[in-house]
Amino acid sequence: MCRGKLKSKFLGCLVGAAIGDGLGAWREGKGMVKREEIELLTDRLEQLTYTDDTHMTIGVAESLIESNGFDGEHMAQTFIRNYESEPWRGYGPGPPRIFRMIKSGEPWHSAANKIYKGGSFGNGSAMRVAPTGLLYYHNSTELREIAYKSSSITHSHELAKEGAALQAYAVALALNTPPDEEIDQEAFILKLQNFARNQLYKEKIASMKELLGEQDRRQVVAALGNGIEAPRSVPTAIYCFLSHLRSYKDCVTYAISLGGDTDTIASMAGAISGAYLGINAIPDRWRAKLENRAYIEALAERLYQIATLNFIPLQHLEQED
Ligand code: R7I
Ligand code: MG
Ligand code: MG
Repeated sequence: MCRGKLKSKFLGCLVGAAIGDGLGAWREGKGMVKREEIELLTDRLEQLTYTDDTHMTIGVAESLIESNGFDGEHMAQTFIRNYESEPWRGYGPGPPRIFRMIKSGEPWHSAANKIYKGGSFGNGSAMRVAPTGLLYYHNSTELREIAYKSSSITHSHELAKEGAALQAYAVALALNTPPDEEIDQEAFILKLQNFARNQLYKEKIASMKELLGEQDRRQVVAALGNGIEAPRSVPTAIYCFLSHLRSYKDCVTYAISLGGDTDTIASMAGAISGAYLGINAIPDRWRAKLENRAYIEALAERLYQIATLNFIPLQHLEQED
């Protein structure tokens, strides 16, 4: 793949995630909605203001860039700094409690075990994992390890860690496929199936395959979920992508139409779609409305530089076509 295309996919991923979040935020916690209504809503919005999903994605990107890879203490402190400067972004209940514990001296790798039973299985670590999928897109072993570790700062339950790894892996698979090459849905699902280590996710991935072509959205929600829990949102987001491969707009609109945790499901679906199709597939009128867009794009560019400098032998990258 040429450098220009790969860079466009890094940008598409982070901008695609942020726009999905900003659009979906308007329907979070609500029921299903017709796609036409979402179109009308998106036209009316003057600015796409993002929520905790993007705020924490920015934190992951900042920390990976500043540390030139994963550093748990640094990432935890980055989350805390960002949360304290903008606590109104709609954070889930768990992370702020963990941030307070870490500030009181609890180590970053053990604080998350102290909430819920065995840690949170909310989708808060999967929703922010896209930069990890970008940086480690060449190596699924490393990608899994860093997805697990970055999850465990706030979400140490196996289901949250596995959900984050699966979402990062879906981003990496999308990034690795040139945008003009068709994605074979069943082959993509088989790769997810082989990657997943947890039985519940394996079952959800099997349901994804059965649902391909399903027109009734209630069946999709009944089988995959639209909730705040990682296993009831990560497979749904990947399904939204797989069922709308050629259009970022259709993918994100469909995700929001399912109702429930719409900002998060649309953000995760948008990250995968953007990583496949690239930044130019995202409608200009949506990009123009995104809050803090220049900064999000700058982070994507830095991740691209680090990923390609460190990990790709130059001869593997073709020159511009
Ligand atoms: O996962 P988290 O950061 O929340 C993310 C969500 C996204 O939708 C964002 O857009 C934002 O709105 O919030 O926050 P957590 O508190 O870790 O988990 C979210 C929810 O998952 C909790 O409030 C619980 O309802 C549920 N949950 C659990 N319930 C029972 N037992 C998570 N873990 C458990 C558990 O172990
Ligand atoms: Mg949110
Ligand atoms: Mg949400």
